[in-house]
Amino acid sequence: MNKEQKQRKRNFLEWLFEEVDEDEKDSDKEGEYEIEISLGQIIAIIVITLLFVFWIIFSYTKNPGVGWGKISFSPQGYIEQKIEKNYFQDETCLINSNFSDGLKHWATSDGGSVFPDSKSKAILEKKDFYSAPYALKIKTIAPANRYFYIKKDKSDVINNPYNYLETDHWLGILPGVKVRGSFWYKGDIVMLALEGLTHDGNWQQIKAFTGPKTDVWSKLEIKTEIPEICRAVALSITINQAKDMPLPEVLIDDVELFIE
Ligand SMILES: [Ca+2]
Repeated sequence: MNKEQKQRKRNFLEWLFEEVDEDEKDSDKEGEYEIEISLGQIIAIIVITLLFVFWIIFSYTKNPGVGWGKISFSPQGYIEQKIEKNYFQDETCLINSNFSDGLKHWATSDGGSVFPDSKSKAILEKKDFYSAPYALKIKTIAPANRYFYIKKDKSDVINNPYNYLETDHWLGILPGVKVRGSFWYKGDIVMLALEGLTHDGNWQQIKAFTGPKTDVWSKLEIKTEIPEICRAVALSITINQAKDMPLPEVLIDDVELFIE
């Protein structure tokens, strides 16, 4: 290698190292970049996160057991969590079964999502009762009309009384036990029914009995054994209009549901 060649090689190496230095400087510059987030962006992220959390909570509380709830709850899991094992262990009788505390613990499915066209009036009758001071008077407006005992300490409307997701009226019960349901009534034809909720969330009618029209206080009663498949029961009172008859009206009092 002559002197000229050596100089050319030196020049090339100097150029090469200069290029490498420039690249390193550039990469160093890139490493110094910082992600800048403005206050507005931080607030927007917080708001979006809160909205997302509220949406999850709202969608779950509005319709628990489906959607997001379905991820963690099967019908059976939901029922096990929401309905007590045996309502009749703690409660020996239905609360406010004689209507002395008004309409608390009583609900109707009239106007709910399953029976939107049903309409009736529930009135406390002070002059004609089986036990003082009140009876429940049901005046039908658009029959059929259905009333249910609920655990909640208020009167309410049940959207879908056959759905396991609505648990206020489903009373946990042990299979195989013998139960007796009854009430006193006066007026038009009325039906007393014991509805059953199965372990997998389906509905079935365990037993029903219809009482005839009566002008004196009469007792309507059903006795039955709870099928093995049933996990909970609900007591329902139904009033329907007989063909070519005026709108029915019934007085109800002293509703009972007992384990025998
Ligand atoms: Ca009463």
